[in-house]
Amino acid sequence: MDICGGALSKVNLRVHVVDVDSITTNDNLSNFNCLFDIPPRDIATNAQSAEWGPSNTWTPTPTNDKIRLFTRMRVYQIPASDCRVDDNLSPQATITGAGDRFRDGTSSSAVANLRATGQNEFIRIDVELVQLLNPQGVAQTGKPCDPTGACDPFITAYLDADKPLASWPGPKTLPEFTKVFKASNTNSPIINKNITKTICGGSVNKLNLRVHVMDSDTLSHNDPIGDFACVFAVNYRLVAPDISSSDWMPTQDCIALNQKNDIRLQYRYRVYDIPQSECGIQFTPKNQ
Ligand SMILES: [Ca+2]
Ligand SMILES: [Ca+2]
Repeated sequence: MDICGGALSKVNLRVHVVDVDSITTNDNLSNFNCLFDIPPRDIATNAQSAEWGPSNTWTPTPTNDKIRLFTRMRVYQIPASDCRVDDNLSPQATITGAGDRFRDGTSSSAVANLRATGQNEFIRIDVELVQLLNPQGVAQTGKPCDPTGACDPFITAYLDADKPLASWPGPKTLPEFTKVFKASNTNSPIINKNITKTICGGSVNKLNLRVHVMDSDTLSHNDPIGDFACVFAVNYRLVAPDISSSDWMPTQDCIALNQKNDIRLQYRYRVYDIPQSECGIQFTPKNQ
């Protein structure tokens, strides 16, 4: 038994002994209450130096003269690191990169574990489309976008927190996607457009920025260039206290869906706290 930051003077090792029978029902043999006092002076400094105490003899409850149980005990100090409640929630398990900022100005595991629940959050998530990489100027078929000249990429997107893992296109139809970017005669445009989601007193786990890229054509139908899923999980331990101190996460590739080409789409995101007033919960004057 580990005691992590608490006090303890008595312990009862409650023992239940049964005779196991495979054919008939088991017979209860006896129950024991093995009560120990823990004198502070008997606590060893570590497991190596901890000696077992003398053997104690216990009679069952209710009393039975024929059955005895023998126990012994040792008590020793443990390092605080043995007291981590859940290794899966330790910051070291998921936080990478020097210079990451934590809200509350700390990286202590206690605070981090509280944040990890992500309940009742007032946060904003900015997802930035960084660049489309289509050096060969091809459409979804793998053939050139246009007979002459480069592609004319037209990008629509939907930041999906409702069914982020659902198959393409997810809960919205393509015409419901938001227009994000348009360029003419450019195969690999730098996009630098943000799509934002604000969480007002709720929670969010995974997000999927669903992106639909078309080659726009004036004389004929538009050609699809590619569909992308930019999926990530919000890490509440990396939420910045405000937008000015928030760092962008490293740029990553979105997942290309159903494409006969090697076109890439890059994105990055950042997450930061917002005042509750930005959720319309309380009135604050403008230009403050
Ligand atoms: Ca075309
Ligand atoms: Ca075109």
